[in-house]
Amino acid sequence: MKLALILAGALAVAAPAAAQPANHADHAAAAPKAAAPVQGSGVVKGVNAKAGTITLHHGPIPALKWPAMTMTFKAAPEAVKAAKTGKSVTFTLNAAGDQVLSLQ
Ligand SMILES: [Cu+2]
Repeated sequence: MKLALILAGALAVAAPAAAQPANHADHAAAAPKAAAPVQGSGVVKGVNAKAGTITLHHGPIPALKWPAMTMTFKAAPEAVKAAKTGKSVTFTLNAAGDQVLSLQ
């Protein structure tokens, strides 16, 4: 009985976390490590030149088992330079999927 109450409490605490917007940290925990750089496509939603980041709404990326979503990536300086908000792009991510290496 006591155990059931503890489990119910744990579920109540865990449920709101699952409702949080998806973010890159969630992917990173779930995604297998790809062996090679990964291609994706999407739309630039924002660029932060000072922080060296690009926010992309990307399509599904099967190599990383990612669904389509909007997320912010660290990016190589050339990729930051090439990114313009509102532009449709293709891009290359590093194998871990946590940095944009290039963007066209
Ligand atoms: Cu994503």
